[in-house]
Amino acid sequence: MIYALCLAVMVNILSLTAPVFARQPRVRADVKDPGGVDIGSVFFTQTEKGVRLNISLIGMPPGNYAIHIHENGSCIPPDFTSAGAHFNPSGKEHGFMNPEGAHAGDLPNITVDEGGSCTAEFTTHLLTLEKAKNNSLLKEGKTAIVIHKNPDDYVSDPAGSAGDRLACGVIEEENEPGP
Ligand SMILES: [Cu+2]
Ligand SMILES: [Zn+2]
Repeated sequence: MIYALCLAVMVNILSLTAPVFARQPRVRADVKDPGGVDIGSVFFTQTEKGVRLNISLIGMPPGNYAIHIHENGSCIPPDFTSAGAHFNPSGKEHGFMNPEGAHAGDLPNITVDEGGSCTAEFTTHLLTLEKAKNNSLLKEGKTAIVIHKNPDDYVSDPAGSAGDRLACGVIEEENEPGP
């Protein structure tokens, strides 16, 4: 009886966690600082409400930082200018508080705690992982996630007065098949 009950619970959990989108790619960015040191990763998941980002970073100075999706899948240190401008397939201005905004790649600021860690989760309807769409993170040439020295003011065009680029990671599908 106990075995049967466990099995029933397990089947239930499996059905609850079954992916909404079949065969969705496992997509991630490994984030590196200007010295090439790995400071964490961001995972991207397609949901019914858009793309969910699960961010986990370590070894950063405490504070608030801007984080965006940029238009080129290129992170050449130390300045990461190779990532280009904010990902902006719909031709908007920068910022959630800008009446002409926002870029598809705009995201809320992240907070790094006293221990130098940051764990954050956002879901944005402005992005997709579906390759055929023009707001896809997996477009030709890929995209990158960039963390800046300052927080985003959510209004200044074109980049929220976020300052220099502190870290960068190319967003791509994992090579190995998922479990
Ligand atoms: Cu940026
Ligand atoms: Zn922007």
